[in-house]
Amino acid sequence: MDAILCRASSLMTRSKTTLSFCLARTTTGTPARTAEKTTTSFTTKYYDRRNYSLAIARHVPKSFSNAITMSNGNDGRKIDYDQAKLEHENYLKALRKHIPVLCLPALDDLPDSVFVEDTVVAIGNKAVITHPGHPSRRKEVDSIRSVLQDQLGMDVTDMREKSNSGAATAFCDGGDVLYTGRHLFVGISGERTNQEALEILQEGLGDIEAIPIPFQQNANALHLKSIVTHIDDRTLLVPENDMGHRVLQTIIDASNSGYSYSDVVWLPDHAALSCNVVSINGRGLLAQLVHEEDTKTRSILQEVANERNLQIEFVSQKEAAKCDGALTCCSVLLDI
Ligand code: CIR
Repeated sequence: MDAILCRASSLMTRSKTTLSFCLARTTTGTPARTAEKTTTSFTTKYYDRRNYSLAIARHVPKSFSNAITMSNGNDGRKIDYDQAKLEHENYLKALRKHIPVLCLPALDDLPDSVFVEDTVVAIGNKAVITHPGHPSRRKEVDSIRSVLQDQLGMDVTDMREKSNSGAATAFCDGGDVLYTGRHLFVGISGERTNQEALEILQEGLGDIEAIPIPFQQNANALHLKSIVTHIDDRTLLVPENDMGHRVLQTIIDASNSGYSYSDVVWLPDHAALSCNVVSINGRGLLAQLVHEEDTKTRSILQEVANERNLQIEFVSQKEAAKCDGALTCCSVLLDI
């Protein structure tokens, strides 16, 4: 872990500017990269191929109650800024148990700017700065570009500068991009991410093939990662509903059966939001429950974590859910 911290901090000291954000030391020990499955007789190993060294996050903006929303999650209730801040602090605290977090200052004029995941897609030292699908979110990317390029010295491609027509017609939200460590899936809803963006991601991220996953956006599925995320490089978390089955089948077909039904952990339809988890280095799992008393979903997730020696923590993001946010959207994990 010290080596990771050294790497992150040496990258930062390359910077001309001092990063005076909230970079905190992680509090747990050496990463357990693999865990033997103990509950059955076969010898499957769960493996998390990514080795993240730094998470980027951003403080909640004062304008958060004006964030875009299309889901039923708000039930007409306004976002409570103080509560959102509290939940975000708890989220950061949970992340910091596993990885240093660089929490950038709030952008108070940009209501959705806490959702940093949408602004960049990064693998290793390469990063593609996105051109977010919703026009109101487009100014969020500038400061991310400067942190990644100028302060962390990453190899940055800016989607806005790469569109075929020269008119920035490619658009993408990072929430549509799922990299499991083996496959890079790009959800193409045509609403937040389009095919042209996939081609720029392909060019900017290098050798790994970007695989399109067309899906129909709806009020409960803003992004691909609103439907499916990964726990390790083999296991996907999917809701037991039509959308979940459709997207899973597309993933199976598009990856030439790189995944199968036996690699899936299904969560009940009512707990679809809980399919969005943050899995960190084969060691930590951040999850959330829609209802605290949903013991069924809790025990499925707990068992998944136990089988893999993952330390699971349930963190509530109820305020973010009112504007279609979940857990992955509030951080960008970097393996630099
Ligand atoms: C939006 O509509 O863009 C925001 N209100 C929510 C973005 C959530 N982002 C994510 O899940 N990656």
